[in-house]
Amino acid sequence: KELIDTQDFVEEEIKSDLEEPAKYHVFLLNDDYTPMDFVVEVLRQFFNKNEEEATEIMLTIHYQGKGLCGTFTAEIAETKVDFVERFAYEHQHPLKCVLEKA
Ligand code: NFA
Repeated sequence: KELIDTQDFVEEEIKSDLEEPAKYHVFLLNDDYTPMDFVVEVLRQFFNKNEEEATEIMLTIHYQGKGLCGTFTAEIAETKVDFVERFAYEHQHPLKCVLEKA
């Protein structure tokens, strides 16, 4: 095993503790079946968007294929994806949610 100098180790630990945690963009993807109203509801419930913002993002997804819903740390981004996909699945809609490193 590689021996690590104590000074180097401590410096690495301090550096990693000072770094901002990585952020992830959460996107919703377009499909032909999920109702527009349902997507607006998802954006309001899970991404805290108001009616106007939610409608604008929904239309961006509809016309451009995907739309940015928010940017979060890894754990929160993963939880959003899981909750949204479960909610869509429970309502029998194929709506998909993905994350991308920011
Ligand atoms: N394209 C869907 C429709 O015409 C609406 C939609 C928008 C679906 C955004 C998924 C995401 N009903």
